[in-house]
Amino acid sequence: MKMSSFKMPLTAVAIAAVALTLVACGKKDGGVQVIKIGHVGPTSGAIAHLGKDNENGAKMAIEELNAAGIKIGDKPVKFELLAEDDAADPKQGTAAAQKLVDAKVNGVIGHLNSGTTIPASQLYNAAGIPQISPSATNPKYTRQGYAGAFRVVADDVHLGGTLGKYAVETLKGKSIAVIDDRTAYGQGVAEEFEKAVKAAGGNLVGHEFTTDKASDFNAILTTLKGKKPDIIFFGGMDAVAGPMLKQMKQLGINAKFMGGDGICTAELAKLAAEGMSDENVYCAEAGGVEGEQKAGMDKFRADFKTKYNAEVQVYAPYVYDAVKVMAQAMVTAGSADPAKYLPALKSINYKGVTGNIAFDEKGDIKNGALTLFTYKGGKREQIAVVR
Ligand code: ABU
Repeated sequence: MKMSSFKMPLTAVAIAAVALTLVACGKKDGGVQVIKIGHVGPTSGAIAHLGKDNENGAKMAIEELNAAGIKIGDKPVKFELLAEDDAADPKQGTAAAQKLVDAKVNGVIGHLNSGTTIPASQLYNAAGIPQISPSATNPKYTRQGYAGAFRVVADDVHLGGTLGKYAVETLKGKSIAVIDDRTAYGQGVAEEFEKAVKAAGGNLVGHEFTTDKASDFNAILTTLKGKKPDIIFFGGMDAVAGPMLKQMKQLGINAKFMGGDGICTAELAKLAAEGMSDENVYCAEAGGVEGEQKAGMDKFRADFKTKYNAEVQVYAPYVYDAVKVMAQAMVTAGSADPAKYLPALKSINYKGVTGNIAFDEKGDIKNGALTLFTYKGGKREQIAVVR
């Protein structure tokens, strides 16, 4: 049959028109509204293990929301996850963001990296789409004046500041060196670390630079070895920190190794292998729970392991909470329309597995915590939760 000779009966035309209207309004399945939640993280490339960790946190939350039969404005809804890969690359990050904007998502959880989150936030802001980053810690993200930009973790001022003070006052570092990977995160957290070391009266003996793609650190480590550091701080991610630790050992550098949340992962021990020994690595996650809240986090970790046959790397619980926080704001507002639920998101007070979530006027978590860790027997071991 030629297309030109095809005639649809009038009733079929009417049904098709209604179906198209419902899809355009985010509705299908007999009036069940579909709510599209975007998620973006690097599910390919060197830190794909962290991107997948985040994405699995989002999937878990979405599945639970759908199983709970959530209603918004007294109407049944179905949450749908639109998961995108940005490979931790700023250009791919904005391409992924544009895809989600074009898909008219109701909200976005992501991105994982500061270097992708910040440029992507401009697109979400222009489209009026609320965004919660579960892990981007560069302060700039929430300091651009965007009404819809939120994060559920502490920022690099808090992270680098606490680690710098800890290096001087607790680890008693006398000669401290720094390396950063020149990313928005690595550079930012290293600068905050240095400020705090200086403020605590510590002695900085050198600062070298690498990239988030590098694998050979012999030149910069040899330069730093000549300065006899007792602590080396690295601003960057675990995929670079692991080989760096191995090469430190090969060069006979016995300094303690410190870093922020980007290295504070379950995977670091595997990536560093013989480069890691008990209590020679210190790092901090940009969140933390204490006391009675610990049980919720422990249950999440156990459920996650059962479901995905994998340990939480670092930020899956924060992604999980971020999805639930966004859904709660929609329920409170009685609408998944971004303009309608944004006020409810701004004033949210949610008890999650990562602790209490409420936002300050910038969109940063109020009373954010940090958890300091070291590694023993190849496993992260908590030292303390710091506020
Ligand atoms: N916060 C560490 C990893 C993500 C980022 O901020 O780039």
